[in-house]
Amino acid sequence: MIAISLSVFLLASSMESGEEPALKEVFSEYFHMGAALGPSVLRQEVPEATLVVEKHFSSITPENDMKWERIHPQPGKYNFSLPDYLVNLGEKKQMFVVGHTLVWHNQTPAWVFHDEQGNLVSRDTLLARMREHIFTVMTRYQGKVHGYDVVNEAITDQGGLRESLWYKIIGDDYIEHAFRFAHEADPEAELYYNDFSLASPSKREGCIQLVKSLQSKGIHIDGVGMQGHYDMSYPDLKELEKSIVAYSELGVKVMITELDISVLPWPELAPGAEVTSRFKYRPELDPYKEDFPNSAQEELAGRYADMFRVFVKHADKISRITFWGVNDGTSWKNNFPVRGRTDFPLLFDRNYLCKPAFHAVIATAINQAPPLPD
Ligand code: 9MR
Repeated sequence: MIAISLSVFLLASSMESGEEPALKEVFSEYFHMGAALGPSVLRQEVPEATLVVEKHFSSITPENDMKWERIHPQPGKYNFSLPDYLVNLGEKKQMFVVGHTLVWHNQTPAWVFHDEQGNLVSRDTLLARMREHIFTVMTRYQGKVHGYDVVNEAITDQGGLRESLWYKIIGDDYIEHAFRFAHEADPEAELYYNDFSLASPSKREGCIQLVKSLQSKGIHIDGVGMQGHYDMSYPDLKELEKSIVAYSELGVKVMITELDISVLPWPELAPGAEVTSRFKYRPELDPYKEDFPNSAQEELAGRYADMFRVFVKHADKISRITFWGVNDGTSWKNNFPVRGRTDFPLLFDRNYLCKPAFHAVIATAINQAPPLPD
């Protein structure tokens, strides 16, 4: 009730002033509203982006700049400059800052897994490198980065463990080591497992097994991050809901960590966000290059509203919704899984103005959108 009346009040007062309400305020009783920031936004080089971020978001994640290849490109060499911008902004605006990501198979330099002769290192060497990396990053940002995607994308679409170099060299306990090191390095930080396609039944099962196995060994895990790289038909909302409920029943927080809804056709049948899959550009895969018609805007707004009705319904389980980017023009979706397309996956357009999808999302917070279909 409090949330609804606060939202109505905020909406009424922002309408009076002719300004749009702030996402983070309208949803403040429900969950954090977050965004992933790229380098120019972190350096505050784009005033429109800074205005949107500071007004609308209560949580920030670096889109790329805390990934191993950026923050720790060579042995003993760390680049802290952009992550420092992130935590400074977080401190200034009292935001919930998320570190993304400590252990992943992508965007990790080859030297991490190899010795000087180019051979794979031993399990002990890789564990020592993992520990040193986690401790260096987390110790520096203790109290400033509040939650980490400790392990990213370790599960296959079938629900098993991905045979990454982490897995091959260390073994299937690499995930528990990553979580143990992270908890030792900063006992106050929230620790998450983060992955895509977590609304799909087979992957949901794999994720449940992983979390249960960590918990059975007494390993600290606070949450599951469901990367929301969605489109106009995926995921099925019932499956999305089932996953939110299933992860929450494990006693962990649920987050929608990388939300964007692509309006473009997927080129093949392969779902998900595995960044190595790419397809050749064809004009028919880029239907809105010249014009994004109102009808398509409205469909996107409807899809966002449907999804947010699920999120609001389960607000007691969800602690944060993070959009993967600030505006359409800078979204990674313009280049994935086909380079050079024009996509419209976020709430702010290429001029950083609110889209119909923005207003549709706001309406779900004040229960003004029609109810979910059965
Ligand atoms: O948005 C990121 C994009 O700029 C990078 O080129 C890409 C490279 O791996 O990573 C993107 O972010 C990914 C995120 O870190 C993990 N989940 C999938 C995201 C989209 O690929």
